[in-house]
Amino acid sequence: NSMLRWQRTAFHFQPEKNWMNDPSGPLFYKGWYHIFYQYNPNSAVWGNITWGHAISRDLINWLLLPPALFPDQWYDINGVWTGSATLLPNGSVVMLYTGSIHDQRVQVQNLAFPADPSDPLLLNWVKYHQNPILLPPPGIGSKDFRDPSTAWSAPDGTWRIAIGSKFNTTGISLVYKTSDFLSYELLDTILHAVHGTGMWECVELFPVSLTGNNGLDTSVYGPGVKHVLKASIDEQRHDYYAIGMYDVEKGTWTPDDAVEDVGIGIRYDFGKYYASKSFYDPEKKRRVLWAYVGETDSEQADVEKGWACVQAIPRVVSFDAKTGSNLVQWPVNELEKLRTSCEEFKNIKLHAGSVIPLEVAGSTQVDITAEFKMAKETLEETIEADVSYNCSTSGGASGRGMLGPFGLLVLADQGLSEQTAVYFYVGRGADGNLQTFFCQDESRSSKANDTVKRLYGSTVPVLDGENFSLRILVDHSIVESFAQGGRRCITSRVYPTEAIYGAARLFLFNNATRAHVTATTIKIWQMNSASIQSYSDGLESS
Ligand code: DQQ
Repeated sequence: NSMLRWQRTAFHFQPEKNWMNDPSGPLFYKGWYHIFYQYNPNSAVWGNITWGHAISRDLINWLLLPPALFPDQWYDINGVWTGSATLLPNGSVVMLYTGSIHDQRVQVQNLAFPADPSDPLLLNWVKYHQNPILLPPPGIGSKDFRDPSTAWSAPDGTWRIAIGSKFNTTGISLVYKTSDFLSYELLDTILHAVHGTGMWECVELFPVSLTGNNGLDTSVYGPGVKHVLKASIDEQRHDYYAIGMYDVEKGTWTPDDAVEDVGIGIRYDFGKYYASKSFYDPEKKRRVLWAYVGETDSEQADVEKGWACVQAIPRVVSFDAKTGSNLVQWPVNELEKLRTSCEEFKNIKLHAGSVIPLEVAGSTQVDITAEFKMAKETLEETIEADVSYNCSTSGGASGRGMLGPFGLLVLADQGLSEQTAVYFYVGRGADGNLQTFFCQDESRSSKANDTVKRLYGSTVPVLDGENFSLRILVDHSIVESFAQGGRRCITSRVYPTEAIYGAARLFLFNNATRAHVTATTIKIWQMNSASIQSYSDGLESS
């Protein structure tokens, strides 16, 4: 059916068919980016978890390789679950992953190595003959012990890895010490715990530079550096990070701001985005973040489509020195190689209550940047407080305030009966200061009644002298949005029934009752499709 066919993405990574979830073990090795992923080779629903494998020169175009690890041993027979790669100083690769060992899903940690380290494609893998290398320790639930992190080295030359877990309802990260990756010692002190956050999946700890945009290798430690701790909160299905200080001697990490702690503070993405994992890219000296974006349609629709879930566009993550309180995330610049024609609009006045179409060549595969400006007088004159505003509980894009919402409607039909709104809303907080919200409203994204439609968002820092700025990647059924250079991100999966193919349109809107807004610069690039081919096809055609 052509509607389901339209939903398949064109420049996001996905295998040819079937189910995919967490990115696993990303790394750069001998000239190639590698991504492994939780994959069901047999169907479009979760199960039989195997490690899919693909390689790329640019993180955008991919060659799909045969799966790297199958659930074929007693210690991973119920699934080769999520894990991480560590590149040792001598150039060798250590892969740690969780094995689910039987129907009860008891979890253990396992080790695998490349069968031939001289093969840049890392086609074949060997599981360590003495797996499992770690069993759930006393006091930890046997099903609450998973997703080993990339290792980092301590000043004494030994290594540390983090593994997520929980005590009752407190989310925690355990830390193990090892010198050879074969034997491990559980440290007495846990890395961090946050009450009420439940099971922590896919824990990560990595350094960020306070001064430069360059990424740092996972073991960097010392002055000029802070550490980011991230956990995927199972109960919420959201990825939360916090910035803080890691003390390698004490073995603990402490958030800069306890109110913004892991699981209760900032999310990498306020929409659909889960099980993220980053890696250091030595080639471009950056830290790159992967995560998968699930479906929000029905399982039956996924089976009909024959596939489920995509990987978000890899994002460069770095510390935001301007605010000092968040990371910035931005699509890797290789994505821009897919940009073709650009249409540009300048100084469009959006009067309070207006909707203005943007006539462009197409709008189902686009990369959009947009800047908005509000007159200073408008911001100053407004005195009424708007303290209770919250993207998720507001009236969405149709709810009207004095200073918002304003932004774009993507994947909209001509009559606006279907639309996904990406917008700002400016309100006055309890302290009398203005605050800006960045929201995405899926409530009218589709007329289908078997899809989840939510209202997502967060406050976003807008500094003195800054315009309101957006970047939006639209790729059929995914909308990935970045506000203020990536201080906040929101990703949606949407399944329009009418706003598809040539019927999909783009609009600017300003639903404020008072503020006139100027869209100072809007650029819309049509996007080519990425090349995602199986390696065997490559062999046949060559
Ligand atoms: N998915 C994996 C687990 C992980 C979860 C299983 C997170 O290892 O905790 O597919 O999405």
